[in-house]
Amino acid sequence: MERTQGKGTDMRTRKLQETVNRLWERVPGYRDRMERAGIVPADIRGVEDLAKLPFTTKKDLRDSYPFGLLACDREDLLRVHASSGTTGKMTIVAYTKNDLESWKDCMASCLSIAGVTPGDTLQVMFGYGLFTGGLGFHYGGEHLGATVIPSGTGFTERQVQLMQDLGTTVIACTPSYAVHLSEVLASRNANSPDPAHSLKVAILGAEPWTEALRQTVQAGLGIPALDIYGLSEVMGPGVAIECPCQDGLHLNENHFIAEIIDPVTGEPLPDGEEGELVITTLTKEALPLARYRTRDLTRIIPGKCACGRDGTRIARIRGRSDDMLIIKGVNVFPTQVEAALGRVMGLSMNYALEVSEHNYVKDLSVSVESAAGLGELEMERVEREARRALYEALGLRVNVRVLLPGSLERFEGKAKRVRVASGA
Ligand code: DLL
Repeated sequence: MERTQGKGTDMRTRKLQETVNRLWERVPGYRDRMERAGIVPADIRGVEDLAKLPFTTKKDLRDSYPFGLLACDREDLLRVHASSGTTGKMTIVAYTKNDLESWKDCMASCLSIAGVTPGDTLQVMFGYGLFTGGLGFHYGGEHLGATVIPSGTGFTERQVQLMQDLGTTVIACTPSYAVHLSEVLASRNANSPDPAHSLKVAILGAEPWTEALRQTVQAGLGIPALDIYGLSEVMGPGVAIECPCQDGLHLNENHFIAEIIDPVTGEPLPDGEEGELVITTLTKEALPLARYRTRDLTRIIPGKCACGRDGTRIARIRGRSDDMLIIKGVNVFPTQVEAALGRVMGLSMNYALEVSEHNYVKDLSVSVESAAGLGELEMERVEREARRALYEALGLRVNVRVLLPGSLERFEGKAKRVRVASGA
Protein backbone atom coordinates (compact mmCIF):
# COMPACT_ATOMS: atom_id res chain seq x y z
CA MET A 1 0.00 0.00 0.00
CA GLU A 2 1.19 3.52 -0.77
CA ARG A 3 2.59 5.42 2.19
CA THR A 4 1.06 8.80 3.00
CA GLN A 5 4.41 10.38 3.77
CA GLY A 6 5.22 10.21 0.04
CA LYS A 7 2.79 13.11 -0.45
CA GLY A 8 5.33 15.67 0.80
CA THR A 9 4.96 19.10 -0.73
CA ASP A 10 7.85 21.38 -1.76
CA MET A 11 7.28 23.38 1.38
CA ARG A 12 7.59 20.31 3.57
CA THR A 13 10.73 19.22 1.73
CA ARG A 14 12.31 22.61 2.29
CA LYS A 15 11.41 22.59 5.99
CA LEU A 16 12.69 19.04 6.41
CA GLN A 17 16.01 19.98 4.82
CA GLU A 18 16.28 23.04 7.06
CA THR A 19 15.64 20.87 10.11
CA VAL A 20 18.25 18.30 9.10
CA ASN A 21 20.79 21.07 8.37
CA ARG A 22 20.10 22.64 11.71
CA LEU A 23 20.65 19.35 13.52
CA TRP A 24 23.85 18.70 11.57
CA GLU A 25 25.28 22.13 12.27
CA ARG A 26 24.15 22.67 15.84
CA VAL A 27 23.63 19.33 17.60
CA PRO A 28 26.92 17.41 17.73
CA GLY A 29 25.26 14.27 19.14
CA TYR A 30 22.89 14.01 16.19
CA ARG A 31 25.61 14.87 13.67
CA ASP A 32 27.69 12.00 15.10
CA ARG A 33 24.82 9.62 14.57
CA MET A 34 24.29 10.81 11.00
CA GLU A 35 27.99 10.33 10.33
CA ARG A 36 27.88 6.85 11.79
CA ALA A 37 24.91 6.09 9.52
CA GLY A 38 27.04 7.31 6.61
CA ILE A 39 24.79 10.20 5.59
CA VAL A 40 25.10 13.95 5.17
CA PRO A 41 22.24 16.50 4.96
CA ALA A 42 22.40 16.55 1.15
CA ASP A 43 21.26 12.90 1.15
CA ILE A 44 17.84 14.02 2.40
CA ARG A 45 16.33 15.30 -0.83
CA GLY A 46 12.73 14.88 0.26
CA VAL A 47 10.33 13.20 2.64
CA GLU A 48 10.94 9.92 0.81
CA ASP A 49 14.51 9.93 2.19
CA LEU A 50 13.35 10.21 5.80
CA ALA A 51 14.07 6.57 6.62
CA LYS A 52 17.79 7.19 6.02
CA LEU A 53 17.93 9.35 9.15
CA PRO A 54 18.79 7.82 12.53
CA PHE A 55 16.03 7.75 15.16
CA THR A 56 15.94 9.98 18.22
CA THR A 57 14.75 8.39 21.47
CA LYS A 58 13.60 9.42 24.91
CA LYS A 59 16.94 8.13 26.17
CA ASP A 60 18.77 10.61 23.91
CA LEU A 61 16.79 13.43 25.53
CA ARG A 62 17.41 12.10 29.04
CA ASP A 63 21.11 11.56 28.46
CA SER A 64 21.48 15.14 27.25
CA TYR A 65 19.67 16.65 30.25
CA PRO A 66 19.04 19.53 30.44
CA PHE A 67 20.15 21.27 27.24
CA GLY A 68 22.46 18.88 25.38
CA LEU A 69 20.27 18.67 22.27
CA LEU A 70 19.67 22.41 22.04
CA ALA A 71 19.91 23.69 18.47
CA CYS A 72 19.84 27.38 19.35
CA ASP A 73 21.73 29.72 21.65
CA ARG A 74 20.78 29.34 25.29
CA GLU A 75 19.81 33.02 25.49
CA ASP A 76 17.29 32.57 22.66
CA LEU A 77 15.11 30.37 24.88
CA LEU A 78 11.89 31.95 26.02
CA ARG A 79 10.38 29.03 27.89
CA VAL A 80 11.01 25.52 29.13
CA HIS A 81 8.58 22.74 30.01
CA ALA A 82 9.34 19.30 31.35
CA SER A 83 7.84 15.86 31.20
CA SER A 84 8.15 13.95 34.43
CA GLY A 85 8.02 10.45 33.02
CA THR A 86 7.33 7.48 35.21
CA THR A 87 10.91 6.29 35.23
CA GLY A 88 14.18 8.14 35.49
CA LYS A 89 15.01 11.79 35.14
CA MET A 90 12.80 14.58 33.90
CA THR A 91 13.11 15.56 30.28
CA ILE A 92 13.47 19.28 29.65
CA VAL A 93 11.98 20.71 26.48
CA ALA A 94 12.68 24.26 25.34
CA TYR A 95 11.16 26.85 23.04
CA THR A 96 12.39 29.92 21.16
CA LYS A 97 10.09 32.82 20.33
CA ASN A 98 9.32 31.26 16.94
CA ASP A 99 8.68 27.87 18.57
CA LEU A 100 6.09 29.45 20.84
CA GLU A 101 4.51 31.13 17.81
CA SER A 102 4.37 27.79 15.95
CA TRP A 103 2.85 26.09 18.98
CA LYS A 104 0.16 28.77 19.23
CA ASP A 105 -0.57 28.29 15.52
CA CYS A 106 -0.76 24.50 15.91
CA MET A 107 -3.10 24.73 18.87
CA ALA A 108 -5.29 27.40 17.28
CA SER A 109 -5.57 25.30 14.15
CA CYS A 110 -6.44 22.19 16.22
CA LEU A 111 -9.12 24.10 18.10
CA SER A 112 -10.52 25.37 14.85
CA ILE A 113 -10.64 21.82 13.39
CA ALA A 114 -12.61 20.87 16.52
CA GLY A 115 -15.13 23.59 15.70
CA VAL A 116 -13.97 26.22 18.20
CA THR A 117 -14.41 29.78 16.89
CA PRO A 118 -13.48 33.27 18.08
CA GLY A 119 -15.92 34.25 20.78
CA ASP A 120 -16.09 30.76 22.28
CA THR A 121 -15.30 30.41 25.97
CA LEU A 122 -12.63 27.79 26.58
CA GLN A 123 -12.19 26.42 30.09
CA VAL A 124 -8.73 24.87 30.36
CA MET A 125 -8.78 22.17 33.01
CA PHE A 126 -5.29 20.88 32.27
CA GLY A 127 -2.39 21.51 34.64
CA TYR A 128 -0.52 24.80 34.25
CA GLY A 129 3.20 24.62 34.94
CA LEU A 130 5.90 22.33 33.64
CA PHE A 131 3.21 20.14 32.01
CA THR A 132 2.46 21.44 28.51
CA GLY A 133 -1.32 20.91 28.64
CA GLY A 134 -2.45 24.11 30.39
CA LEU A 135 -0.27 26.70 28.67
CA GLY A 136 -0.56 24.93 25.29
CA PHE A 137 -4.35 25.26 25.27
CA HIS A 138 -4.17 28.67 26.90
CA TYR A 139 -2.11 30.44 24.25
CA GLY A 140 -3.71 28.52 21.38
CA GLY A 141 -7.16 29.52 22.59
CA GLU A 142 -6.24 33.19 22.95
CA HIS A 143 -4.55 33.15 19.54
CA LEU A 144 -7.75 31.86 17.99
CA GLY A 145 -9.75 34.61 19.67
CA ALA A 146 -11.51 32.54 22.31
CA THR A 147 -12.06 33.74 25.88
CA VAL A 148 -9.79 31.52 27.95
CA ILE A 149 -10.59 30.52 31.53
CA PRO A 150 -7.30 29.21 32.98
CA SER A 151 -8.98 27.20 35.72
CA GLY A 152 -6.31 24.46 35.84
CA THR A 153 -6.90 21.05 37.40
CA GLY A 154 -9.14 19.97 40.25
CA PHE A 155 -11.54 22.00 42.45
CA THR A 156 -14.41 20.43 40.57
CA GLU A 157 -17.15 22.40 42.33
CA ARG A 158 -15.41 25.62 41.33
CA GLN A 159 -15.01 24.36 37.76
CA VAL A 160 -18.73 23.71 37.63
CA GLN A 161 -19.47 27.16 39.05
CA LEU A 162 -17.26 28.86 36.45
CA MET A 163 -18.82 26.81 33.71
CA GLN A 164 -22.27 27.88 34.77
CA ASP A 165 -21.56 31.55 35.50
CA LEU A 166 -19.32 32.29 32.52
CA GLY A 167 -21.22 30.21 29.97
CA THR A 168 -18.28 27.97 29.04
CA THR A 169 -18.71 26.55 25.54
CA VAL A 170 -15.56 24.39 25.27
CA ILE A 171 -13.83 22.34 27.95
CA ALA A 172 -10.37 20.82 27.71
CA CYS A 173 -9.16 18.15 30.14
CA THR A 174 -8.12 14.51 30.38
CA PRO A 175 -10.78 11.95 29.41
CA SER A 176 -10.72 10.49 32.92
CA TYR A 177 -11.40 13.92 34.45
CA ALA A 178 -14.26 14.42 31.98
CA VAL A 179 -15.85 11.24 33.39
CA HIS A 180 -15.47 12.62 36.90
CA LEU A 181 -16.90 15.98 35.86
CA SER A 182 -19.93 14.34 34.29
CA GLU A 183 -20.50 12.33 37.50
CA VAL A 184 -20.39 15.51 39.58
CA LEU A 185 -22.85 17.18 37.21
CA ALA A 186 -25.15 14.15 37.34
CA SER A 187 -25.19 14.21 41.15
CA ARG A 188 -26.57 17.76 41.27
CA ASN A 189 -30.15 18.53 42.06
CA ALA A 190 -32.14 17.98 38.87
CA ASN A 191 -34.17 21.15 39.51
CA SER A 192 -31.15 23.48 39.70
CA PRO A 193 -29.92 25.19 36.49
CA ASP A 194 -27.73 22.98 34.28
CA PRO A 195 -24.14 24.26 34.58
CA ALA A 196 -23.30 22.60 31.25
CA HIS A 197 -26.08 24.50 29.42
CA SER A 198 -23.70 26.38 27.08
CA LEU A 199 -21.21 23.58 26.36
CA LYS A 200 -20.75 22.56 22.75
CA VAL A 201 -17.62 20.40 22.69
CA ALA A 202 -15.10 18.68 24.99
CA ILE A 203 -11.50 18.36 23.79
CA LEU A 204 -9.81 15.53 25.62
CA GLY A 205 -6.34 14.07 25.58
CA ALA A 206 -3.00 13.47 27.33
CA GLU A 207 -3.82 9.82 28.08
CA PRO A 208 -5.12 6.80 26.16
CA TRP A 209 -8.90 6.39 26.06
CA THR A 210 -11.39 4.30 24.18
CA GLU A 211 -14.58 4.67 22.19
CA ALA A 212 -16.43 3.25 25.22
CA LEU A 213 -15.14 6.05 27.42
CA ARG A 214 -16.07 8.57 24.72
CA GLN A 215 -19.67 7.29 24.74
CA THR A 216 -19.81 7.65 28.53
CA VAL A 217 -18.54 11.24 28.43
CA GLN A 218 -20.79 12.21 25.54
CA ALA A 219 -23.86 10.75 27.26
CA GLY A 220 -22.92 12.40 30.56
CA LEU A 221 -22.18 15.87 29.20
CA GLY A 222 -24.51 15.80 26.21
CA ILE A 223 -21.82 17.10 23.80
CA PRO A 224 -19.30 15.57 21.39
CA ALA A 225 -15.91 14.63 22.87
CA LEU A 226 -12.92 14.98 20.53
CA ASP A 227 -9.47 13.48 20.92
CA ILE A 228 -6.35 15.67 20.89
CA TYR A 229 -2.84 14.25 20.84
CA GLY A 230 0.58 15.63 21.56
CA LEU A 231 3.71 15.12 23.59
CA SER A 232 6.05 17.54 25.25
CA GLU A 233 9.20 16.25 23.55
CA VAL A 234 7.74 17.17 20.19
CA MET A 235 5.93 20.34 21.35
CA GLY A 236 2.95 19.63 23.63
CA PRO A 237 -0.74 19.32 22.75
CA GLY A 238 -1.49 20.26 19.14
CA VAL A 239 0.26 17.55 17.14
CA ALA A 240 -3.04 16.00 15.93
CA ILE A 241 -6.75 16.33 16.63
CA GLU A 242 -10.07 14.81 15.63
CA CYS A 243 -12.59 16.78 13.63
CA PRO A 244 -16.30 16.39 14.37
CA CYS A 245 -16.36 13.26 12.11
CA GLN A 246 -14.54 11.44 14.94
CA ASP A 247 -12.73 9.22 12.49
CA GLY A 248 -9.07 9.59 13.32
CA LEU A 249 -6.84 12.51 14.27
CA HIS A 250 -5.65 15.00 11.65
CA LEU A 251 -1.91 15.55 11.86
CA ASN A 252 -0.70 19.14 11.81
CA GLU A 253 1.27 18.71 8.58
CA ASN A 254 2.74 22.20 8.48
CA HIS A 255 4.80 21.26 11.50
CA PHE A 256 5.22 17.48 11.62
CA ILE A 257 5.83 14.37 9.56
CA ALA A 258 4.49 11.08 10.91
CA GLU A 259 5.76 7.60 10.16
CA ILE A 260 4.72 4.26 11.59
CA ILE A 261 7.47 1.75 12.27
CA ASP A 262 7.68 -1.79 13.50
CA PRO A 263 8.64 -1.24 17.16
CA VAL A 264 10.96 -4.24 17.13
CA THR A 265 12.78 -3.96 13.81
CA GLY A 266 12.43 -0.19 13.32
CA GLU A 267 11.34 -0.77 9.71
CA PRO A 268 8.70 1.62 8.30
CA LEU A 269 5.22 0.07 7.98
CA PRO A 270 2.66 0.80 5.27
CA ASP A 271 -0.46 2.89 5.92
CA GLY A 272 -3.13 0.98 7.79
CA GLU A 273 -0.74 -1.18 9.82
CA GLU A 274 -0.37 -0.55 13.53
CA GLY A 275 3.04 0.20 14.93
CA GLU A 276 5.00 2.87 16.76
CA LEU A 277 4.44 6.49 15.81
CA VAL A 278 7.62 8.33 14.83
CA ILE A 279 7.54 12.09 14.45
CA THR A 280 9.89 14.49 12.71
CA THR A 281 9.47 18.18 13.48
CA LEU A 282 9.55 20.62 10.57
CA THR A 283 9.64 24.05 12.19
CA LYS A 284 11.22 23.73 15.60
CA GLU A 285 14.30 25.80 16.39
CA ALA A 286 15.27 25.03 19.98
CA LEU A 287 14.71 21.29 19.97
CA PRO A 288 14.21 20.00 16.44
CA LEU A 289 13.72 16.24 16.43
CA ALA A 290 14.39 13.90 13.56
CA ARG A 291 12.45 10.63 13.67
CA TYR A 292 11.50 10.80 17.33
CA ARG A 293 10.25 7.44 18.61
CA THR A 294 7.14 8.30 20.60
CA ARG A 295 6.50 4.72 21.78
CA ASP A 296 2.80 5.44 21.11
CA LEU A 297 1.02 2.74 19.14
CA THR A 298 -1.29 3.72 16.32
CA ARG A 299 -1.70 3.46 12.54
CA ILE A 300 -2.10 5.86 9.66
CA ILE A 301 -5.65 5.76 8.33
CA PRO A 302 -5.55 5.54 4.54
CA GLY A 303 -7.85 7.72 2.43
CA LYS A 304 -9.70 10.95 2.89
CA CYS A 305 -11.76 11.95 5.93
CA ALA A 306 -15.47 12.63 5.43
CA CYS A 307 -14.72 16.27 6.42
CA GLY A 308 -12.82 16.64 3.14
CA ARG A 309 -9.30 16.94 4.59
CA ASP A 310 -6.95 14.57 2.81
CA GLY A 311 -3.80 14.94 4.91
CA THR A 312 -2.32 12.33 7.25
CA ARG A 313 -4.76 10.94 9.83
CA ILE A 314 -3.78 8.70 12.72
CA ALA A 315 -6.06 6.35 14.63
CA ARG A 316 -6.59 6.96 18.35
CA ILE A 317 -3.54 5.87 20.35
CA ARG A 318 -3.91 2.34 21.67
CA GLY A 319 -1.33 2.92 24.40
CA ARG A 320 2.39 3.22 24.79
CA SER A 321 4.51 0.21 23.97
CA ASP A 322 5.88 0.40 27.52
CA ASP A 323 2.34 0.34 29.02
CA MET A 324 1.85 -3.17 27.71
CA LEU A 325 1.49 -5.78 30.45
CA ILE A 326 2.45 -9.37 29.86
CA ILE A 327 0.20 -11.65 31.89
CA LYS A 328 0.77 -15.40 31.53
CA GLY A 329 2.25 -14.77 28.13
CA VAL A 330 -0.65 -12.63 26.92
CA ASN A 331 -0.07 -9.00 25.94
CA VAL A 332 -2.57 -6.70 27.62
CA PHE A 333 -3.07 -2.98 27.11
CA PRO A 334 -5.12 -1.06 29.69
CA THR A 335 -7.25 0.30 26.82
CA GLN A 336 -8.32 -3.28 25.96
CA VAL A 337 -9.58 -3.65 29.52
CA GLU A 338 -11.42 -0.31 29.25
CA ALA A 339 -13.03 -1.31 25.95
CA ALA A 340 -14.19 -4.67 27.39
CA LEU A 341 -15.63 -3.06 30.53
CA GLY A 342 -17.43 -0.56 28.31
CA ARG A 343 -19.43 -3.42 26.80
CA VAL A 344 -20.99 -4.38 30.14
CA MET A 345 -24.22 -2.63 31.08
CA GLY A 346 -24.22 -1.42 34.66
CA LEU A 347 -20.52 -0.54 34.97
CA SER A 348 -18.95 2.91 35.17
CA MET A 349 -15.73 3.90 33.43
CA ASN A 350 -13.85 4.15 36.73
CA TYR A 351 -11.48 1.23 36.94
CA ALA A 352 -8.03 0.19 38.08
CA LEU A 353 -5.66 -2.65 37.22
CA GLU A 354 -3.37 -4.43 39.62
CA VAL A 355 -0.59 -6.79 38.61
CA SER A 356 0.64 -9.24 41.22
CA GLU A 357 3.06 -12.15 41.04
CA HIS A 358 3.09 -15.53 42.77
CA ASN A 359 5.71 -18.16 41.99
CA TYR A 360 6.89 -16.19 38.97
CA VAL A 361 3.39 -16.16 37.47
CA LYS A 362 1.80 -12.75 36.95
CA ASP A 363 -1.89 -12.20 37.65
CA LEU A 364 -4.16 -9.35 36.67
CA SER A 365 -6.94 -8.02 38.89
CA VAL A 366 -9.41 -5.45 37.67
CA SER A 367 -11.46 -3.32 40.04
CA VAL A 368 -14.32 -1.39 38.51
CA GLU A 369 -17.08 0.71 39.97
CA SER A 370 -20.67 -0.12 39.15
CA ALA A 371 -23.08 2.48 37.85
CA ALA A 372 -25.17 4.15 40.55
CA GLY A 373 -28.11 2.40 42.16
CA LEU A 374 -27.44 -1.32 41.49
CA GLY A 375 -28.82 -3.92 43.89
CA GLU A 376 -26.82 -6.87 45.24
CA LEU A 377 -28.05 -9.28 42.58
CA GLU A 378 -27.27 -6.86 39.80
CA MET A 379 -23.79 -6.32 41.22
CA GLU A 380 -23.23 -10.07 40.98
CA ARG A 381 -24.55 -10.13 37.41
CA VAL A 382 -22.30 -7.29 36.23
CA GLU A 383 -19.32 -8.93 37.92
CA ARG A 384 -19.98 -12.17 36.00
CA GLU A 385 -20.46 -10.27 32.77
CA ALA A 386 -17.31 -8.22 33.30
CA ARG A 387 -15.33 -11.42 33.88
CA ARG A 388 -16.73 -12.89 30.67
CA ALA A 389 -16.17 -9.69 28.63
CA LEU A 390 -12.55 -9.54 29.79
CA TYR A 391 -12.01 -13.20 29.00
CA GLU A 392 -13.39 -12.70 25.51
CA ALA A 393 -11.32 -9.57 24.91
CA LEU A 394 -8.02 -10.77 26.35
CA GLY A 395 -8.20 -14.55 26.16
CA LEU A 396 -7.21 -14.55 29.81
CA ARG A 397 -8.96 -15.17 33.12
CA VAL A 398 -8.85 -12.03 35.18
CA ASN A 399 -9.88 -11.43 38.79
CA VAL A 400 -12.71 -8.91 38.79
CA ARG A 401 -14.14 -6.90 41.67
CA VAL A 402 -17.13 -4.66 41.12
CA LEU A 403 -17.12 -1.85 43.67
CA LEU A 404 -19.67 0.70 44.78
CA PRO A 405 -19.59 4.06 42.99
CA GLY A 406 -17.00 6.42 44.48
CA SER A 407 -14.70 3.64 45.78
CA LEU A 408 -11.75 4.30 43.48
CA GLU A 409 -9.42 7.26 43.37
CA ARG A 410 -10.23 10.09 40.91
CA PHE A 411 -7.47 11.85 39.01
CA GLU A 412 -7.26 15.51 38.06
CA GLY A 413 -4.45 15.01 35.55
CA LYS A 414 -3.41 11.82 33.81
CA ALA A 415 -5.11 8.81 35.37
CA LYS A 416 -2.82 6.20 36.93
CA ARG A 417 -4.76 3.06 36.15
CA VAL A 418 -2.13 0.38 36.71
CA ARG A 419 -0.62 -0.60 40.04
CA VAL A 420 2.09 -3.19 40.17
CA ALA A 421 2.13 -4.98 43.54
CA SER A 422 5.63 -5.06 45.02
CA GLY A 423 7.49 -8.15 43.96
CA ALA A 424 5.59 -8.40 40.65
O1 DLL B 1 0.27 14.83 27.44
C1 DLL B 1 0.54 16.72 25.96
C2 DLL B 1 -0.94 16.86 25.89
C3 DLL B 1 -1.58 17.71 26.75
C4 DLL B 1 -1.66 16.18 24.93
C5 DLL B 1 -2.94 17.89 26.66
C6 DLL B 1 -3.03 16.35 24.82
C7 DLL B 1 -3.67 17.19 25.69
P1 DLL B 1 3.24 14.55 27.82
O2 DLL B 1 2.94 14.79 29.24
O3 DLL B 1 4.63 14.70 27.34
O4 DLL B 1 2.38 15.53 26.92
O5 DLL B 1 2.71 13.10 27.48
C8 DLL B 1 2.75 12.63 26.18
O6 DLL B 1 0.83 11.22 26.59
O7 DLL B 1 3.34 10.21 24.28
C9 DLL B 1 1.02 9.66 24.85
O8 DLL B 1 1.56 8.48 25.42
C10 DLL B 1 0.06 10.29 25.84
N1 DLL B 1 -1.00 11.00 25.12
C11 DLL B 1 -1.10 12.32 24.86
N2 DLL B 1 -2.25 12.58 24.19
C12 DLL B 1 -2.88 11.38 24.01
C13 DLL B 1 -4.10 10.97 23.40
C14 DLL B 1 1.01 15.60 26.86
N3 DLL B 1 -4.94 11.82 22.84
C15 DLL B 1 2.19 11.24 26.13
N4 DLL B 1 -4.37 9.64 23.39
C16 DLL B 1 2.11 10.72 24.71
C17 DLL B 1 -3.54 8.74 23.97
C18 DLL B 1 -2.07 10.38 24.60
N5 DLL B 1 -2.40 9.08 24.58
